[in-house]
Amino acid sequence: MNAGKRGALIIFEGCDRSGKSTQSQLLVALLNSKGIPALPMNFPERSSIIGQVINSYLTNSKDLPDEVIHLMFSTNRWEHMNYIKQNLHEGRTVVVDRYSFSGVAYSAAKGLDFDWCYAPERGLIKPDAVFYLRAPPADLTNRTQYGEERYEKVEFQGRVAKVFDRICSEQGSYWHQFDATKPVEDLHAQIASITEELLPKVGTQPLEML
Ligand code: DGP
Ligand code: NA
Ligand code: NA
Repeated sequence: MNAGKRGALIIFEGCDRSGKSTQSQLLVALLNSKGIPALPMNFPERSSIIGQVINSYLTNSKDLPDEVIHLMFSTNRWEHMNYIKQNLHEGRTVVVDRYSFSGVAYSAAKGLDFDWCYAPERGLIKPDAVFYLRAPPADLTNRTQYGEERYEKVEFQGRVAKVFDRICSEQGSYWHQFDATKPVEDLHAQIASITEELLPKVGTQPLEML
């Protein structure tokens, strides 16, 4: 079906409650229904030892200096790189809910230096596409469960959104921006059509690094 061809690394980014989890699940289900091997992941991946520390931090049961938690989020991505690489080389498309850009956006929103935040992300696998679900944070606060974790405050999310906007404008054509306030099915249709165009193209392209 996909012999000798690698899968694509597809990332969803955006503020909390922007619909990333819903859209990434819909995309994986669609690809699998068409016989295209695809698997879901999300960062932070909370089951590893580092992931458990991150979970304690996010649920406010643990405090850590901003720089320390930043590097732990990055380490959490690094510890899963071989797994991602192997899956891509075996022809599976990996659909990830958050990646390096969340790392930069959430830490830079606290006031850490943008370039310092990006540095530990260098060398991670560069995504083939980033789907950025963009919405004014005030529109997201009434979605379910908003407000339970550390970062889920509208003022902070506004600063996160500004950093995502900057990254989107700097990273260029592999970023695709969507209006996250649109109906789920409309967004899914747009995302599906970009993905279906992308997959045949990446199959023979070497992996790049951030
Ligand atoms: P999620 O499981 O996608 O809801 O993410 C949990 C929270 O962690 C969410 O508020 C975004 C934040 N987050 C995700 N990745 C990073 C990261 O690399 N650095 C920081 N500081 N925050 C992150
Ligand atoms: Na969240
Ligand atoms: Na999520």
